[in-house]
Amino acid sequence: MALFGFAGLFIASRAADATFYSTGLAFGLIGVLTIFNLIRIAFNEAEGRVSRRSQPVPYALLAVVVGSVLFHALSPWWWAPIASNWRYIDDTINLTFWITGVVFAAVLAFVAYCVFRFHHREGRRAEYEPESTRLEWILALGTAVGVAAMLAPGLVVWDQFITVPAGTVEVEAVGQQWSWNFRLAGQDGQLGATDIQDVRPDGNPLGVSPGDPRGQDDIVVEAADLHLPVGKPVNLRLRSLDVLHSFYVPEFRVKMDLIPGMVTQLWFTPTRTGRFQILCAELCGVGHPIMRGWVVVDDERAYQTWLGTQRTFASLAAPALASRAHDVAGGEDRRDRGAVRPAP
Ligand SMILES: [Cu+2]
Repeated sequence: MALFGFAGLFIASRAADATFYSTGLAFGLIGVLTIFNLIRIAFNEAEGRVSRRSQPVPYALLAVVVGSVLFHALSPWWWAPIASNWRYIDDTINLTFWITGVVFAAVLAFVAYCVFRFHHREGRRAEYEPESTRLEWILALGTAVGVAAMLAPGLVVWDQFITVPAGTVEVEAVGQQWSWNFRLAGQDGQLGATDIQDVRPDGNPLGVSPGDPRGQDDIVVEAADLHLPVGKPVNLRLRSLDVLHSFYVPEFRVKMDLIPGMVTQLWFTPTRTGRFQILCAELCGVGHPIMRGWVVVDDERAYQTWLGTQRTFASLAAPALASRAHDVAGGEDRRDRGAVRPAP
């Protein structure tokens, strides 16, 4: 019956039109109602009331196990195909699925066996046995081994996650309510210093320090797609201009919070070309659901073409500097804290 219900849900999830969708849902509902009825009959029996059927509960429990395993195997709601080096994350999740899945099936099968074997019979009496040292040892050791097996891979994977390999390209991602901005190193291969005090809506949206010569050739990508070359390890340095955000690309399997006042980081190697959506994974205000961006992974030629169309910090800041200088010459308040400090 559970199988029947799960098959209905599966059909509904794959349905292309309303007929299949409602038929599938109806199948699911019939499955649930029938199981409910079987359980009701079992309770009636347990209370000594007359019933036509006998012993349906163990079969219902076993059907839940089989249905769950099939639903897991056939489910269309699975992760997107991976596009980075972080296969370990998938392995860790799979291992957890296996361990918890086996325990789930074993516990339900045990309950089904007990209901079947020890059901009510006239004259049979239950024994009360509150302590069993042997059983407690088995359960404690079994649980400890299972939990350790689920946690141990995390130690290895986390070590790799926080150890940035040599030769990684540094790219900056900056979150802001509610968009994603990026900065890439220019010809000098270095990102210039930043200061939140230097943020200006005109000419310096990311707060690049105008006095740092390393920052002049930095490429500033404001609220547009980030392009990355395929196969090259990238270290994303993450900054927030306002509140907590979190950088998450499901296909890369990695996620890291952006914390105002500090720089966090996240490294990965894109393994295939394509367009991958960035989600903000930390509730950051009313615009949180629309805080999306895109990472486009290009082959080397397409990447160089894109790079050629981007603007440097110096060229972005120049018009704002010029207009500021004009205003100052025109007698505006010289102590105006909004003035952009000119580069030396
Ligand atoms: Cu956000």
